Amino acid sequence: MADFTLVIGNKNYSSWSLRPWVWMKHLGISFEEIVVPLFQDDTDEKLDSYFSNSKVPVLIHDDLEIWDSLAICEYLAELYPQQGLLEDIQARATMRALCAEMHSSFICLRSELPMNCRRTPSAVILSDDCLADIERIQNLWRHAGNFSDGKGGYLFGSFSIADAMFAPIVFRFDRYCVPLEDSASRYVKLMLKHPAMLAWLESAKAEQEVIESEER
Ligand SMILES: N[C@@H](CCC(=O)N[C@@H](CS)C(=O)NCC(=O)O)C(=O)O
Repeated sequence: MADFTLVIGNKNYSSWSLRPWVWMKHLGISFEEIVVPLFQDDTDEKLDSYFSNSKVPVLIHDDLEIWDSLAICEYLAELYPQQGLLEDIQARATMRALCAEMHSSFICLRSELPMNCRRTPSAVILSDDCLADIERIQNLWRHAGNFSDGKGGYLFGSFSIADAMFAPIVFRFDRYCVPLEDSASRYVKLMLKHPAMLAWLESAKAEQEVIESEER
């Protein structure tokens, strides 16, 4: 298998783009990367040729176009089952439930703490709704530990799609100095050392665009 192209937004801000990017790097898949800076005058025009309704990420593999972060991660996990999927069926189902909840929830946290990878770490005042999102995420992370294969410090032990899906939360917790319970704090530190996260951060820092609405 070859010939993958991943269309993404600004690395500093595009949380949805980070997920499949980290997953592909983790799986060791080589791919061409097209970065389309978001919220510029020409963004829609640049994304027009894709079937994604002007959104990123988009994975292109031969004639196939996939325009959803979770669907991209699942597709690649099916192509590379040796590395991509948790062996245990219960762990796998629980992992999918975590991913789906991440995909569809935490609206307060997303709007109050926009992903801004190069932000100088500092705390902000958090609303009760945002604190509830943070509590729920830690609860999910703890629950995942019950299904861990014991092979690493990631959510399910081995690195899985769940870690890719929660990668933007890791940057948010770190950059907004969110107080966390010990196990969550250890997990954030581990994720921040992952080579794919380090590489993403380095590129994010090199970007020039500033999206004012995402700066807090
Ligand atoms: N469901 C999509 C969400 C994609 C999405 O909302 N992407 C944001 C980037 S972080 C985007 O393209 N925003 C540009 C816009 O809304 O115009 C996925 O999971 O990939």
